Amino acid sequence: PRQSPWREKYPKISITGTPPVVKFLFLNSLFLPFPRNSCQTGPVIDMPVPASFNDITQDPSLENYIGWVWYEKEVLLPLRWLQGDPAPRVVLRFGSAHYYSIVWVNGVQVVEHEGGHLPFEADISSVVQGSPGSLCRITVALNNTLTPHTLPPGSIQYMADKSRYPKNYFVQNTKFDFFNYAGIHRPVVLYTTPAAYIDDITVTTTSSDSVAMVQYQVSVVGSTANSLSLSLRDQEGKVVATGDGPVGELKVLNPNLWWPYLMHENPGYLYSLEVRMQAQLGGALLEDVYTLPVGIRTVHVTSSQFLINGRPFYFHGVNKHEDADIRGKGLDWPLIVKDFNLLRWLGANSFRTSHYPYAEEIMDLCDAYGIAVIDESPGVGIKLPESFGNRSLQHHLAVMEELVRRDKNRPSVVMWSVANEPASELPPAAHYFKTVIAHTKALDPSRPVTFVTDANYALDHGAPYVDVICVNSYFSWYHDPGHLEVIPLQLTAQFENWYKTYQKPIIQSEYGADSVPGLHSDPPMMFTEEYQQALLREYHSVLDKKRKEYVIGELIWNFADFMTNQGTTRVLGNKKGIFTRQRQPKAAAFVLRDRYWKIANESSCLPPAITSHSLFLK
Ligand code: BDP
Repeated sequence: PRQSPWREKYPKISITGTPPVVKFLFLNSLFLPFPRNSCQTGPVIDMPVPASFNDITQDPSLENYIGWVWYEKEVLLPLRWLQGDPAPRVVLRFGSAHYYSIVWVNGVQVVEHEGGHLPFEADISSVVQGSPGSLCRITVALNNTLTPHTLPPGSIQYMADKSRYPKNYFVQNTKFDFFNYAGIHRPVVLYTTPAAYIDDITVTTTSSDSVAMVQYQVSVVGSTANSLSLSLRDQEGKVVATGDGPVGELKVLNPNLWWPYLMHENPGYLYSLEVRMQAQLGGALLEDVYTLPVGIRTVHVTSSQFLINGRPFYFHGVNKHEDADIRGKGLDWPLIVKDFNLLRWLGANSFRTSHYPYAEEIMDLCDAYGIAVIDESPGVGIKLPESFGNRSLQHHLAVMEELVRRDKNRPSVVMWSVANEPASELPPAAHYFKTVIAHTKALDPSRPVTFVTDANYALDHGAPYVDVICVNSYFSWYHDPGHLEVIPLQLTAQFENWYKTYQKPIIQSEYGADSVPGLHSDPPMMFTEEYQQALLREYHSVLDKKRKEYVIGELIWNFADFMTNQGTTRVLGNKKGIFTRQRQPKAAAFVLRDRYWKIANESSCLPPAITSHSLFLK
């Protein structure tokens, strides 16, 4: 159905719907021009949303474009969104846009936001209520420039040598290994709330065998005279606990706990918490209802274990990227569902959101399927000394606030990762990580916090502050390339050095090798499928010894091949995927699949001899 001023798609109108394009105004300028009529701005092309803009056209300058781009779209809002006393609140929400966004509605600036990978929104009621029945113009200016103070950081390098570069030539340098895709990457929606509304809910859970407690806190905006009632329903729709007021505790007898995939025959159990608010506003009675999925589970870290619901949990999982042909980092439902099917085929129980927060749609499926997540911030490639200064630190703290606010109620999120492979051997890293980690713990005392290191154990200034040591290593790949025989010695030493220094559990948070599908050699040589398999097997033999002690997980680098900047070590991107970018398995996928199912079958929580992923499809 098409929308009109008299018809709405309840509760949300997706701007992503038909037609799936916005006008994209290309401006080759680092200065922000004043918004103006599209015919004055130069070439205009159709651009799908959500998608990265880089791979959509045949134009190489757009693929590598750095600077401002403009999006624009006109929509009609249903009349009843704009009338009433008080009229509803109309909100424009972006799932994410990379990197710096300024948004106007009908030429009025409504929000500015720094950072990709996280949502932002604006209350546009006062702008749209004045013109019922007329088109509402949404304009977005987006700049993908990365500086030493953005997350991830980067730097613009001007090439001054006129004999080698054209005038004003510059490049965007980054210290991370994935393509810096840009655009409106996640859905844009318009939605309404009553004028007084439920603004936030925080839920934490504790449990013993037969009783669970669900602690809640609800904040309401727009009214001080309001009442709140809560009811918690199980999956059959039965109310199992009720409560009222903005703060309280619900008691659940004989709870169905939220368990990770392969740790229980019914993983990902979600209750549903209905929060109902009533408020008096100017003589009117307003009601707002919000329903939050709630998983009851606990997470604890000891000196050698990671416990979920009191039972040892071993992360057998992957690192991923949001990355695909054509759409770049744009949200793509078929790809998302395919990836979850592959994860379950593989017997993977977890992933890390390397190296930035993933779409909420992905996180919803993790909650529902029981995939445990190490939720990583976009703090990747923090290498420059100036990126450890106060300006960068303040931005990192703000990003952690946005991330925790977005994902704090997700049972799948079992740990926060504040960064990947920073220059943590630099002395300022001590204050930096102490502060970011303490802030994250203050925001969410219920989860452990880590960052992922590739620094030497004796030099790392951030490791004293983490709950779990996450270490990346590429023995016989970047170090001693071609020498698989060094892995047992070097990997064993890696684990023993870290454990001796910190007595904290360790996750092998990355390891892997590139392989070009279809390249073969025996004996194995680098870049063949056999070498990737052999490297994995060498790692696994050490992991099998150490997981009996204090190693609590292994995450392959990477789930699938992904695009990177061009360079002499990258052949159309990074090829360390066990699946190709098109999600076909390489030989290594079968090695990992055998291993993960074997590990899963060792767990006493499982029915015996599970061999097929289809048993777990819900
Ligand atoms: C690791 C990085 C990851 C890279 C990987 C690689 O954390 O982002 O893609 O190396 O080089 O150090 O494949």
